[in-house]
Amino acid sequence: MELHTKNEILLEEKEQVLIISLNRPKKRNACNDSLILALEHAFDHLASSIKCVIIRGNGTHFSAGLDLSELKERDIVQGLQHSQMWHRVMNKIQFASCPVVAILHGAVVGGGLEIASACHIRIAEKSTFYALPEGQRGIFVGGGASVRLPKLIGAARMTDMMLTGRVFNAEEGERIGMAQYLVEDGEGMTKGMEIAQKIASNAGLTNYALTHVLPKIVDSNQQEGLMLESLMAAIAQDAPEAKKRLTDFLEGRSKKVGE
Ligand code: 1HE
Repeated sequence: MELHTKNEILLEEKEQVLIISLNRPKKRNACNDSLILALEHAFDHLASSIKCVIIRGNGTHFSAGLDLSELKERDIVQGLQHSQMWHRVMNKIQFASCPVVAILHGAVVGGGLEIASACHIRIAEKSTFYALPEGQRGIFVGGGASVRLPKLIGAARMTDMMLTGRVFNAEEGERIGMAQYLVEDGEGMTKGMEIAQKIASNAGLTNYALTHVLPKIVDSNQQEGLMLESLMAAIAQDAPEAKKRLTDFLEGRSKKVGE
């Protein structure tokens, strides 16, 4: 696989943050297989110095989703394998070695929304709009949306989006849970770096617990979930980093809430 030679994604490292830019602006960052595999390569080779990843899109849109020109005649098994390739890569985003922030603008549709929903924090600029045109194209989501999106916005809203082609704008998206932050156009990157720096300053174990353990707790039944939480809490509080941070607070050396 020839990676980076086609520049489907661009990588930039800045203050412990890896910024990944989807880079097919003329095709509205439509995701061909090569782009998805380039994302996988980037997440497979994250340096241990990277404490947060940002994913954004070059050009006027975050991503127009699956590159429909590649949706050629596939048989059922090839269709399964293609979807599972997306699942594998989206899992690498969700379960990366550090948290991942998506900065959204313009179209966040289909597979673009699937990439965004695999990230841990979504920051939407006001130009953002969300849609699942799969319903209108006669296909179904295949990149993990049916698992991840209902956890953000609920199954009823996802069903509505696919049955009716409903498009949510940025304000509506923030209200229903698509994005945690809404910012003015052009301000996504500033907000993204601010959030990324906060994430980078956390204890690694806290970030790990949130990105790797919390999703398993959410998928567990109540008794298993509570036990997983207790185990994680006990491990976290025993870590030297936690003891140092607690002592710093008790001795007045760390910030109060909100400072
Ligand atoms: C594309 C794609 C694409 C644009 N695949 N080529 N996704 C969709 O159904 C969304 C389809 N795209 C659109 O609705 C619009 O392009 C947008 C609303 C996103 C942007 O509109 P606009 O006016 O800025 O751009 P455009 O003129 O429509 O597109 C510019 C070019 O990008 C044009 O090609 P050109 O050669 O004529 O310049 C478009 O054909 C091309 N382009 N979107 C291929 N998606 C894991 S399963 C996930 C399943 C899905 O994601 S299904 C949803 C697919």
